[in-house]
Amino acid sequence: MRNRELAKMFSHLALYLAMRDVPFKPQAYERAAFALESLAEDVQDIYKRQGTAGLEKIPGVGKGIAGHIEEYLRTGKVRNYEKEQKRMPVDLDELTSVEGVGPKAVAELYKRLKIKNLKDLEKAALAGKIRKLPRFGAKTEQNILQGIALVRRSSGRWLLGNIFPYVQEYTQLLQNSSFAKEVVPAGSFRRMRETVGDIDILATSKKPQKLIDFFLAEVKYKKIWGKGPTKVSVRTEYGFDIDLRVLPEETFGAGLQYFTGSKEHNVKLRTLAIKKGFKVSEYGVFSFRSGKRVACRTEEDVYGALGLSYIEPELREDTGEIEEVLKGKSPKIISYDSLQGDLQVQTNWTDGEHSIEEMAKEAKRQGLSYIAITDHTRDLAMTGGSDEKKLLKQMAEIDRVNKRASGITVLKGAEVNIRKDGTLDIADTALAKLDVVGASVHSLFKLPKKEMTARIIRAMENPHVDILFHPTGRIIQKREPYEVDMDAVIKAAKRTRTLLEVNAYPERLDLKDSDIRKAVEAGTALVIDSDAHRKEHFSVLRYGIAQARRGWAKASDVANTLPLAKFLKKLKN
Ligand code: DGT
Ligand code: CA
Ligand code: CA
Ligand code: ZN
Repeated sequence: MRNRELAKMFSHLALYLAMRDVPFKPQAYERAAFALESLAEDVQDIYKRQGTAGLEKIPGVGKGIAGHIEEYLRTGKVRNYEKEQKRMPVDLDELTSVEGVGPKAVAELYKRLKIKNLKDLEKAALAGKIRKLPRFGAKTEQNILQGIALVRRSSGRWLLGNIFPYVQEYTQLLQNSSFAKEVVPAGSFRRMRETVGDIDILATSKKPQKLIDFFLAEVKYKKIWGKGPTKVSVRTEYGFDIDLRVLPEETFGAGLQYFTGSKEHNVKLRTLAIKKGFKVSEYGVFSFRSGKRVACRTEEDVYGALGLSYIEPELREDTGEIEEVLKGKSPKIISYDSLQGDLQVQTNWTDGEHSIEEMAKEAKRQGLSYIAITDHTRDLAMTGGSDEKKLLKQMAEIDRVNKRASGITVLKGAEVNIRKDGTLDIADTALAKLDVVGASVHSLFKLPKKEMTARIIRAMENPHVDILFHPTGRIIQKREPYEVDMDAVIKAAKRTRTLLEVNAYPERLDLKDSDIRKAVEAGTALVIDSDAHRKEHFSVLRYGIAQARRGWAKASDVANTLPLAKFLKKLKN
């Protein structure tokens, strides 16, 4: 599909234009990039069928951008984009992956120091050249070096939420071939780890070689790492690797169990198997006594042979799950369809894309029965954050939407900012009028641990604050979590009856799995929210649920699995 190539180009064009302060256009290009990325149909097909008129019907695509798409489909390039690249031949993705380096900084760094990529950037920073630039300074230079280190440490791993659509696509592709029977993604993806190193796909087939040839013919790849009669390993056009393995049907359960991992879980399982007189490998489960293979068609067979009940993939990290099922207590974790509400939703009243009504309709379509509108407040001025007056106006609009809507309830909320001293940027009298208040830290991320912890706990002590949003502030691969005593926060949340958020946004996943586990063990209640900024974002809820599952959360640990009336009783007032 050309959709993704075009999306990438438009997001680069947005950056190039933002460098020169061109008004409105960057947002238009960004919108087009997003539209193309989430478009199910190939633009090429749309163009063939309906020409430019068809392209212009894609939401977010106007005349100008449709022209670019047409040019690209006809000639393989877009002259405007080539011109920009020629003027500033930099690796935009690499440079902007560093926290704090935006389009403006990229332009400055190129003009003054000819910095084109991460390597140049690091060299210049280490040589102390960046601190000498106007508007940069020693502190920025230090932050850039820290940012580079983080990018390096996480390089080669992909965010679960970013890789998910691709895995679905490849799985579907294989499934649709006449050579495949079962197709299942395994590895860290199946365990729903927050980042994934490579994609492992397993299949059964009567004709393994044919399936592998089919895969190689259909998938655009840059490199083949290795190829055999039942296995192939490639680097795809997008830069990530896929291992495809074709396994025999009779032992598929053993193969799936093995290649789902984790390695640590498998080691523990094999040790246990030996004690019980079995050898477990990717090829099957064998009895030492008879030398014979026992049933291992499914994973249930494999675990069953060892006297264990099935263990969900998200739990397979050797963090006590095997011991737990040995005691006969397999953890009953939250299921993917159990959320009834979403408590963090932004709209076009601030930095979201869609209206309150559009978000409500989409939430309903996704099976939710309530959402809270939580637009930003005053201190986040760049988002057009609400003050008390704007909040009142928005509440009136929510009343109107609720009157028209059926099957979904819109709650009045806000995402208020926690100031340095733990007070909030909206007066209590205004907060008292809202149904749900979420509070978050959006500034001064580098406070010392003690101060940060006290700041957050003070905010949770506010009788109007119902939820602590994205409790550690991390952006995966981009910003470290702030220093905070998580045990103390979890304890305070329980004492003050503040819900802790599991923010499902792919870059956040905050709380993360291990912190969720701590909260669950402490009996502190959670909510899983999308942090949606546009309609399409409700789908990210599954990543939050996945992390909650990895943190052993049961449905009863998560307040928004409750129907609305019961959920409201969980709140402070
Ligand atoms: P990743 O790709 O780094 O996100 O993590 P995984 O868990 O997908 O690891 P990967 O792709 O290297 O291997 C897939 C699975 O295969 C892994 O979860 C467990 C199994 N596996 C691979 N190598 C070994 C090994 O040396 N020993 C054992 N016991 N299992 C292995
Ligand atoms: Ca893998
Ligand atoms: Ca692999
Ligand atoms: Zn926030």
